[in-house]
Amino acid sequence: MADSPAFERLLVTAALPYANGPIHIGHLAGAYLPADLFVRYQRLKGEDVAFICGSDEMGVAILMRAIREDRTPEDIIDTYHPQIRDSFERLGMSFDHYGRTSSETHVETTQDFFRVLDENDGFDLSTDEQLYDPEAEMFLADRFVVGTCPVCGYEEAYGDQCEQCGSSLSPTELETPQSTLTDATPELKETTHWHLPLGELQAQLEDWIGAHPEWKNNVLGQIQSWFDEGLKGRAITRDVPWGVPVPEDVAERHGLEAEGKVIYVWFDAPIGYISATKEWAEAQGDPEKWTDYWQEDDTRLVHFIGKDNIVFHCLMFPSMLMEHGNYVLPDNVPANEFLNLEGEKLSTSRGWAVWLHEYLDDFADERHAPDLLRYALATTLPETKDADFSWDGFQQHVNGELANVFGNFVHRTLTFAQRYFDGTVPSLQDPSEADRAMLDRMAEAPDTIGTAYEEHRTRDAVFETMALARRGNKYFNETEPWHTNESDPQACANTIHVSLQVCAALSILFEPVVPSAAAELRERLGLENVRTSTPDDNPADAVGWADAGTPLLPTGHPILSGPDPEPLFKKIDDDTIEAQIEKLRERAAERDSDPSPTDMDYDELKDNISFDDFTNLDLRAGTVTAAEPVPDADKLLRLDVDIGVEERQILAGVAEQMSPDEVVGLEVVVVANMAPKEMFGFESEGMVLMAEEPDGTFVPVTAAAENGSVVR
Ligand code: B3M
Ligand code: ZN
Repeated sequence: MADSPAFERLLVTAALPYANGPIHIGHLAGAYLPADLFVRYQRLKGEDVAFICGSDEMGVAILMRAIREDRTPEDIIDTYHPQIRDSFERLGMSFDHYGRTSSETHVETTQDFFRVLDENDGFDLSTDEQLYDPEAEMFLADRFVVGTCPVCGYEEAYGDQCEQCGSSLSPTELETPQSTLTDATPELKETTHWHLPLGELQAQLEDWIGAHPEWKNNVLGQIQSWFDEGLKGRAITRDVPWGVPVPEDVAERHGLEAEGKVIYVWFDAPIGYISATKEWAEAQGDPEKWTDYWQEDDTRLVHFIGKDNIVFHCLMFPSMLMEHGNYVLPDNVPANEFLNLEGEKLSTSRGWAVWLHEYLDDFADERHAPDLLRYALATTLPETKDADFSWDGFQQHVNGELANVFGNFVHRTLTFAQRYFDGTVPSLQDPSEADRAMLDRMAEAPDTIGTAYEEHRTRDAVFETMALARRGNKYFNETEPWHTNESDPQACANTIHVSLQVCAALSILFEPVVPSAAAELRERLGLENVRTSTPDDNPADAVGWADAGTPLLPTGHPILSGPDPEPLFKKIDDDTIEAQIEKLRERAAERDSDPSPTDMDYDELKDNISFDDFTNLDLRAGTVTAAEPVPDADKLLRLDVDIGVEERQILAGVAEQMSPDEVVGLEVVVVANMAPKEMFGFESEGMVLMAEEPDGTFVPVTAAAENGSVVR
């Protein structure tokens, strides 16, 4: 196994998601899934782990959503915090504690931390000119202002960070800044803030990072580029009405008013890891326990994040911890790159995303639905560069790997054990070369897979796990138990004995990625006393990760009897996949056409066409004679339209605005020579013309003419 420095306990954090919207697969692939797999693996190994997460509920991202929706920030966080927490739980995220940064403990912990740094002279206090929106009468901090990034030229960089290159910024560094509240061009106005002197800490940070050559290249590369540019001090207080208040006593020390000043969200949010650990310790009935995890040198602290959070976790938070003293520094920050969707950048505003809660609802009837997404994403993690999730790829991973390889191997092994060996583990006698080679391969697996997890090559770890199942299938094929059953019963017994041991190994080694299926497999094998990968307690003699390399099922051990077992995984059919793709496209099209307040009210006029282009269109008057909903397609109605010469079946995207009753009888204009298109199992033979109003309302274009009349 990889050499890791001696440590007694692990503290693992996953980035605190903003409680201003639901979780999507990009979040999962960036931070949450790799964190959960790592933690479950460590727990199976028997390590002492605290896995901490929670909602990020302070700061401008929340306030902005509240302003946009004309709601209070409290209302926003109270909506999304429980939603995020619950969908994480349904996916099987095995946090020891999921907190929230609006908690009293957090406010107190943040203010104490701030106070200590202030007393240690850890801040610079300075009065500068800051961007101010005269219309909104507010200082433009963070996401309240966008402009061009001075580092990479990205035009929509925020006031505190460019999401393109990851650099941290100050609003005044933006070129052509613009208020996102009112579109106003900001004015400059004086204000006083506390600053973290990152420049002064650069040498210390360089020494510390220099001692971690094992970190991921994408992380080290970014950090180096910021070191090369030279770190600058950053304001860590704000004049905005939502955040952890600057403590009054600290302001007084400097003869200032605390009123109206809050602590910057990227100062308080990482402290959220500490406050959530405190809450966890308290819930365990051991309130001081958090100090073991944060303040003892033999703790290994690992932060799982997405790449846009690197600057904060590798420079800013460590600076805060260094200045405070008395805290461990992260041992690793395995940040992932971004996940794209169907070849395009994920975009929450465009609706180009797969939302976790929707996936869990849509796939609720599939066996082990959370596992399917966990597995498909784990094989597609953007570990070294951006990666792409596609629904076809999802289907291939589920059908071609989980069902055809893992599920199939388990199924044939269990079926043989039941049919030919009375549902017990047959004996292994005089094992052949092939039997021994298979057992040897199994013996190596915990190490190979474990090393990949340790080194944050999560995709490799999952790939290696599936490789063991693949090897099991190959072994099964080559030893041909369906023949030896007749010709050489002991050889058949040996195959099934060895295959059952491999199944048992897989039921442990697959636990981090597909915990629900792994548990079902252990139950069928009657494999008890395996360590859990969740925060639950374990019996002292429980078997764990390393034991998975040894045969765990004694000869004669009964496995779950009954009729032929149901396959562990069911294949996902094409319709299910198509429905997801369609949903994505429909939603994106809807958003793209939805005029936002800053868009113009009219679509731009298109380029001229020739008269011939126009006469190529065959437009006919027709009458809708029947209409009905299309199963699985929320927006579509299936229409029968009489166009005089014949009757046409046409699918129209109006179901959300018109009921079938309202549509029947309409005298419409039909594009009659549109190439037929298959949608949701129906062929659409034309198009019904509609005018789309700026708010998205459809108004049918009617022609009270005889059916079949040409419209020209
Ligand atoms: N909420 C940013 C994000 O979701 C932020 C992470 C905080 S981790 C301390 O990208
Ligand atoms: Zn940039």
